[in-house]
Amino acid sequence: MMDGILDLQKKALEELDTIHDRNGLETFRIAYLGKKGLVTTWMKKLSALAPERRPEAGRLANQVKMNVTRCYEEAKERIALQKEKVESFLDVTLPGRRFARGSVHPITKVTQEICRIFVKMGFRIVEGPEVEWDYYNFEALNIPKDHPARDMQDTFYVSDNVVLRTHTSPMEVRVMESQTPPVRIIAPGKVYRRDSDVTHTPMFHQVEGLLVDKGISFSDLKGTLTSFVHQMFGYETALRFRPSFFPFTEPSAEVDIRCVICKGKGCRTCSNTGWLEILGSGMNDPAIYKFVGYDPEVYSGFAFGMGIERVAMLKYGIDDIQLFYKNDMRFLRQF
Ligand code: 2U9
Repeated sequence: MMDGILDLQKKALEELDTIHDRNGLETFRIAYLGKKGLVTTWMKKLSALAPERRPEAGRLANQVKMNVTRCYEEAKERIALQKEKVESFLDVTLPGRRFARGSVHPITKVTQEICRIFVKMGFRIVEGPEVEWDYYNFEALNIPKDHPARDMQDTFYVSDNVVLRTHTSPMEVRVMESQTPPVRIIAPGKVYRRDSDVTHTPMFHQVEGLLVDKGISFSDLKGTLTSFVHQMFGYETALRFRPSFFPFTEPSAEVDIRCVICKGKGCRTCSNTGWLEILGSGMNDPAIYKFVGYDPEVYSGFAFGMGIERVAMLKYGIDDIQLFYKNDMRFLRQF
């Protein structure tokens, strides 16, 4: 009987040491000191003892009850103190810290918008290396070494026959090499040219597109690009196709839209012409097909290209290309 109550005391005090919150403490109180608790039940058992053993057992039981109660009170104080300590440095009523939320970069946004329009028309997105063979960047695009067209795009050379791509056209060649028509692709990505002023940066972004199939004519080119311009700049936007030259297309045309600033009256942005150049395009030169093994008697197609920064500047009325690369949150937050 005596050993039993001492074991109970030992168990109770060990358990108290493991309690660190108010709920645990209350469970302990009910389990040991409550009306039906283990200690209380022990006290009640005393009446069943022989009268001569009761005084000693009673004293011991009382002592145990007092010890357990004292340790319980101490634990209560310890836990209250802990809570006070936490609350003194943690004010749960303060508003939470806001996380700075990023936004999609305008170049990414415009690229996605352009891609979405062409994907809806059945084009597939392709991506590839920015460090490219001279062969894919120039040779296979009808621009041999010493051709004057190489000067049109001042190039970063990595070695004699490796360059930083000056356009995403190499992707079109790579795709044509690896599949037979019909081909309908767009190639977005970074390109590099040795150029730097208010309207040029050494790295900029392009989306180029290529369509090859049987029976493709200039009217397919016109229809596709007209639909693109309308979806991108609004259905009321006037556009015109102006004859031009590219080494990889014949005939070639540049696409102008009515000036988004002056609506055609003439202003600084459009150099008083009322028009803004937005796209280059043309029918694929049969010379290109020779490089990739397509038969120009069977297949024809068209290609186009545009600078994303230029499209973004016109769409959002941005007058300094450098703003895209300065990481100024006041600028970026607006998109
Ligand atoms: C292949 C055949 C033809 C892609 C084309 C342009 C016209 C063009 C420029 C616009 C502004 C590049 O960003 S820019 O400097 N691009 O004018 N690009 S046709 O023609 C191709 C491409 C690949 C095999």
